[in-house]
Amino acid sequence: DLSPPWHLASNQALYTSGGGNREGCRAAGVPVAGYDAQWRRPNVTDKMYAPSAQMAEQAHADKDTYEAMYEASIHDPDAFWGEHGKRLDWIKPYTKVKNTSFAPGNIDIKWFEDGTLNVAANCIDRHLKDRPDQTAIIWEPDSPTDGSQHITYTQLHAHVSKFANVLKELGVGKGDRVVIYLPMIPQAAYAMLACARIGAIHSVVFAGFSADALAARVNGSEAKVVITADEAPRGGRNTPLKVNADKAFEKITTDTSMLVVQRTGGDITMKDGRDHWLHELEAKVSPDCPPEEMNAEDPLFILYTSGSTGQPKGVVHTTGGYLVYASMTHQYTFDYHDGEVFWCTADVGWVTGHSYIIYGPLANGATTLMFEGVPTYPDAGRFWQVCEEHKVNQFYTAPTAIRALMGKGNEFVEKYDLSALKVLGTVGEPINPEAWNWYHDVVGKGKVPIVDTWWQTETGGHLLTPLPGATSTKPGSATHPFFGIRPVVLEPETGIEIETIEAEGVLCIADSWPSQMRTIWGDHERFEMTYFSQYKNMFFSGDGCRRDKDGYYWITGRVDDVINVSGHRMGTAEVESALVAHPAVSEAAVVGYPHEIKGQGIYAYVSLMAGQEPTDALRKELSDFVRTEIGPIAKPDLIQFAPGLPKTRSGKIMRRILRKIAENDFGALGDTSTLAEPEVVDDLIANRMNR
Ligand code: 6R9
Repeated sequence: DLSPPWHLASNQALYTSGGGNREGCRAAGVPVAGYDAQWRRPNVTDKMYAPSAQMAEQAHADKDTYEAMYEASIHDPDAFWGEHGKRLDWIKPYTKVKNTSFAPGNIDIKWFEDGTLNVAANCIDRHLKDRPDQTAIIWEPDSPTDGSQHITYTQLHAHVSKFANVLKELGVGKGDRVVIYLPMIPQAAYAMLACARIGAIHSVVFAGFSADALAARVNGSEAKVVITADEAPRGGRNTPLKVNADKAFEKITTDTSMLVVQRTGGDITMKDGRDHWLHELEAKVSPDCPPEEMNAEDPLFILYTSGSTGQPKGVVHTTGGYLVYASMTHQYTFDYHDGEVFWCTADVGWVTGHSYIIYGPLANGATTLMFEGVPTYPDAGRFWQVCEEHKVNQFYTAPTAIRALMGKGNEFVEKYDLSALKVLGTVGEPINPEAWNWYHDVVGKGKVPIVDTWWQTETGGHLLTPLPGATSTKPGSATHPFFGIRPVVLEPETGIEIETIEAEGVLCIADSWPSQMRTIWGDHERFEMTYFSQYKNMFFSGDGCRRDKDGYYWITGRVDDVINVSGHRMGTAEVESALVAHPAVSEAAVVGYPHEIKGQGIYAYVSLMAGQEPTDALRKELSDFVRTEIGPIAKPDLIQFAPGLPKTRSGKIMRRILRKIAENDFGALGDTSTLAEPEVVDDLIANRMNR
């Protein structure tokens, strides 16, 4: 039962799926649950950009190669991945490739299950023979005047081995969890790779998260060690990371110690017996640390991400399949060749940083750039100055950064020599055609292909993406599936697959791929509930999508209660639970609304406890409260005090209406007749905050 790969018109006969005529079920005009992505403007997007002959010529894959490989990957996944799994060094080679089940009650995903390997050995040791003195990591600090560092593969090996021995010294062994709460410094990479080396499972927590969020993740994963730094410089200001971590430890209930990296030398207090300086322990340990032999299905990391409930989910990725897919996508999507300099501007606190700063590039023996700062410090030319200085060949960033920089004027870009750029990438949210065009015309001078990569924490690597030498792009479309990926579009209500080329509905993936998440840490049932219960026998992405007449995929945004603020994924329920934790609040409902720079802003409707005055001071207090509970990225942009929220008679909040009002589009509220108190809507409209 293979679904047609719509983008391979010539192959359609191969995959006739025998579903009969389902014209009557077409989703055209059926609204996707959730909001309509604000950037969908069908007419702007018909322009196509074909790869240049020169690009196609030198690329790992041109159009014919892509099509042949794609077809092979779908036709016989075992043969395809059995072959491409060999891109890694295995200690014990696998004899089995794919063993996966999406069957209800038996969600079980295994790849290369009898093979053994070590991720750090693949990312470091195996390169020592051919490229010992090549730069593995270029580290660019927050301030351009502090000077960058070039860390060779030999040096990386030494740093990671010592770091690994420090972790062992602190009692960390195979299977133990380590939480990493660090700024974008080389030690973040060393820490991740050191865990991988000794078989410990890391869980990186974004340094922008609050003490409470950190505590929840440490408790959730029962981590033995938290690795942090004294302070985190960003945009010329220092965040007191160690102080945050100290606060988190007031709520940490597990037996956990702290390892502290000295970044700024700022004043901090160390707690005897609990806290250790990295540099002090490193001075004592051996420089040798043989890599642990790991099974392909041993967990490599946990990464917490937002879902539609108040509790973030611990997404689990394993060793073999994850690394095969991360390295292969890094090579093909960015058309990475030996000797090139690759820069992904993400933070290692997000999956993008895991797969495309650390694991993918280093597995490929690449030179990867790690940037501590922000796009606008000291000014809006910082990205382009770094691109010039390090002759960056592939540059990968988020639409929100592009939109922010676009507003600052072209002179910041034009000042710098960007002639080394070969591929530009985007990730994290839909990119609006205006931003795409600016990226293409001003940054890429109309000559550099753009890869708009759609994927998720759950998917480990790119699922929909152009390949620079193979795919004609359309601004705003993530185009076509990567090798081995079988996207399907379903009618949201019925779950019936829409088999016409043009389709609009929810995006699911019909079969497994090597870097698919394996489970939710400690809760396999929730894994099945979240991803496999709404639509049977497939992985539900949570995104809506449209497939156009040419078989191109366009992501239209989340269809669940997840919003995307500056490319950061945020559960509206998380913000709501933070708000209702404040004593003045009785009830809260949070939705996203279109925001020019952030993509989506956070709009909170708040009902107050009796006797509470709805003042501006309280508004600010609530905002700050959310900031301390979760972190700055979760701070509501707009708070509306609402005496009542629109609810159905069964007490369910009608978010559809709240979204419309937040979008300042209340002309079309749809059916409000099922509301318990229809008059609350008039009050909400009259006092709306987004005008
Ligand atoms: C890698 C990452 C995943 C959600 C995803 C979708 C949105 C990511 C996108 C995109 C449109 C793209 N998203 N890439 N939407 N076009 N190229 O961002 O992971 O933080 O888990 O977010 O981000 O809505 O479902 P994650």
